[in-house]
Amino acid sequence: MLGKFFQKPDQTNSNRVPPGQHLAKGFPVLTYGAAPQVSIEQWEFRVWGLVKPTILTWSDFMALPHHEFTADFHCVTRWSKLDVKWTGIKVTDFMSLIEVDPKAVHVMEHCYGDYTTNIAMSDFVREENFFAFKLFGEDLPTEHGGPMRLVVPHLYAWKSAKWINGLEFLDKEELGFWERNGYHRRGEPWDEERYS
Ligand SMILES: Nc1nc2c(c(=O)[nH]1)N[C@H]1C(S)=C(S)[C@@H](COP(=O)(O)O)O[C@H]1N2
Ligand SMILES: [Mo]
Repeated sequence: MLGKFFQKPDQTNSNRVPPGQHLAKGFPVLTYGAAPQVSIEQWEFRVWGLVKPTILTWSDFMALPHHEFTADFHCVTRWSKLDVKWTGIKVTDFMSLIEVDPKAVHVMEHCYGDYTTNIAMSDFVREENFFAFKLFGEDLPTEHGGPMRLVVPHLYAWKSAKWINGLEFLDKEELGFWERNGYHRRGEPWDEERYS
């Protein structure tokens, strides 16, 4: 039957889905706790630790170049979504706004609502990572991390902090919320770095 035919897994896409993952229908929301409500007017972003302490505003971010990004999204709870379309600001461009001490080798991502997740500097400062403020052409919905979230496509999505509002630069690795609760410190989906 035709219906069955159209449900056949697409061979082109199946090699884009990491081991142990299946394709999600729609775009699931995964949040620990309640979604914080933050307006663009209130929004601010702090950097501290091994960096010149700075508070950045929404307009500081918006003054950087905007880009469209298409990226696959892999949640450690075993769903993936291919070709998510975002608009955002490259982490590499953002880095030009701040003065990081060369001794910083790890970063803690901080969020409204107190979620944290850790990432190595080498995984953070990559051309394909970005701060996203639009999803499929619409303002990033609150439940997906609006007004602004981080997107780190090459790691499991718990590293893509929603409602991000700060970065702490560190000279050694510290663990974030899920990492302290048993998730892998790095979280590479093709190597199934799920749990520590
Ligand atoms: N602040 C914050 N960021 C977060 C989370 C969270 O609970 N709080 N969940 C993470 C997890 S486990 C996943 S899979 C993705 C889910 O993003 P989505 O809800 O837009 O699908 O956000 C990540 N970022
Ligand atoms: Mo997740």
